[in-house]
Formats: sequence, C-alpha cells, structure tokens
Amino acid sequence: MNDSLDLSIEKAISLIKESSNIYIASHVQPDGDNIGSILALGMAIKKMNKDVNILKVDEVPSDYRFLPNVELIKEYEIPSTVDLFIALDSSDMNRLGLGKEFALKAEKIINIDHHITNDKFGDINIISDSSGATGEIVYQVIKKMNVDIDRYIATCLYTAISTDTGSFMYSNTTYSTHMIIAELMKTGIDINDINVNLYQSRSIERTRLFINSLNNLELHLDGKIGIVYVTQEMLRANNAKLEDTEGIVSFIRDIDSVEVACLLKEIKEDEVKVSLRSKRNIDVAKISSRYNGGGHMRAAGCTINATIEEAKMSILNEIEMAFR
Ligand SMILES: [Mn+2]
Repeated sequence: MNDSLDLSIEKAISLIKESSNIYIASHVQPDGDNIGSILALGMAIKKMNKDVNILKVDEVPSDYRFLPNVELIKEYEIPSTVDLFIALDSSDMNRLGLGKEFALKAEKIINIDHHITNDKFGDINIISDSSGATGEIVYQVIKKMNVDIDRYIATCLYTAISTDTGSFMYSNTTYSTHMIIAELMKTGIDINDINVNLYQSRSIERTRLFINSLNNLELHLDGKIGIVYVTQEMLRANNAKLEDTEGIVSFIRDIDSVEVACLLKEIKEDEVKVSLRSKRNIDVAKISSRYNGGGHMRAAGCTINATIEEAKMSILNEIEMAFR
C-alpha cells in the first residue's frame, strides 16, 4: 500500500464515521469478490456501531449464499437522500445498475476497486490495480478502522480473494495476497468448509450445461483459440441459469494448446455476453475494450449486440488479430 492510498483510506474512514445514512451496493452480476467485499465492509461498519444498508442490485449467485450475514444484502426503495454511498469492485457507475440511482443521490461516494480501467467516479477513490481482489483492499481498510476481524468477516474476505485470484493461481496473486490470507486464517476460519462451498458444490444442472456446452467447442488457429457458446435454449433444456456458465471458460482455457478461451452467452436474440481468458501473453482486456468491455489482462468480458453467430464471427476475428 502506498502513501496516497493510505491517505485515501484514512479520509474514507473519517467520512464513514461522520455519515449516518450509508449505502453499500453490489454491482450487476456480482461475483465472489464483490459479494465478499460488500459483506465484509458492511459487517465492519456495523461493528463501529454505525447503521449501513447493503443494497442488492442483482441476484446473489447460489455459490455465495453460504456466506455469513448474506441476508443483509437487501432491496431498498430509492431514498430521498443518501449521505454516503460506497461502491466496491465497480470500475464505473454503470456497473452499479440500480445502485447508480442511489449513488447519484449521495452527498459523497467512496469508490474502492482494483480494476485498472476504473474511471475514479468517487469523491474518494481507493484504487489499487496491483491488488488481486477488491477484498485485499477492503482488508486494509478494515485494519485501519481498528475493527476486530472476526471469522465472519474473514470468511467473506477469504472468499473475495480466493475467487478473484483463481484460488491463488492467477498472476494477480502476490506476496501480500498470501500475507493477508495468512492473517485471515489466524481467525480460525474453516478453509475446507469454504472451499467445499465455493468449489465442490456444483449442481447437477450446472454440470449438465457444462457437458452440453463442451459439445460445441471449436478450436481455431492450431488450437490456440478455444470457443464455446451457451444459448437460452441450452439453459432451458438443462434447467440452468446464466450464472451456471461459471467455470466453462476456464475449463476451455485449461486445454493444453489453448492460449485464449472464449465463452459466448446468449442473453437475448441480439445480445451476447462474452467472457475471455488467456494463459500467457495475449491481453484479453484489450480485446474486450474494442466492445467497450473491461477486465484484466488474463480475464475480461464484454457485451456484443448481435446474434450469437455474428458475435462469434466478430470476436473470433478480434482474437485472431491479437495473435498477429
Ligand atoms: Mn474483483
């Protein structure tokens, strides 16, 4: 943590202390880092005897419903005033979905994130793109708040960090990632139980969708590009939800010849969500930025307004160009 970041954290804590009507919000299609971070910070603020509302802007994926106090994530009516709005793991205001309405009402916004593409929409921006997860930054914030990190908070932070670092395998995993995890483990959290919940609890519907999607796997450029798709019809046939596509793209990436893996998810007839993963030198964030998407060098995503066939042709072309 550098000096200016430390200073922003201190400013944020004073702001939290002097605010009373505080909202923390998830982003749309929340992931483990997002859910873990909002819960951990929410619990920590409550420990300061402050009231805080944790706003649900989208369904909490079933993977994370085991987290302690997950029921604190609730829907709220848009209030007439908001003192303080805290955004976590959101690179821009549009990521907030309904939360944007709350943010626009807010006197002050604190923006805590680790995406290099963050546009610093907050009054206080705590952005560290060298952090593997927003959860790592939240850990630093809670430490400075002088709040005791209990097992509940530690479970949420562990989940945030583990999920965003690919179980500590991605290159965003650093020395300080492991130092933070070591500190969290001191609280006596049950690592096996968390890992069973996160990684060994796949539903049969998700498993069937997984098998189904592998059937349409295509390899291009001597097997360096692997591409699969999931249509609405496939979701229906397997009684699965969009969140059940989790894990497909990384499975494709793990094929020995594959350098870039791509998953196309049909949202509507003319709307396709794209997930990209890379293994070594290809920067998939660059590819996704051509479609106004975002992400990291080895994990990124975007939306293409086209049919799934058109989207596939387009993204395949962009990926191939990246190899030139
Ligand atoms: Mn994240």
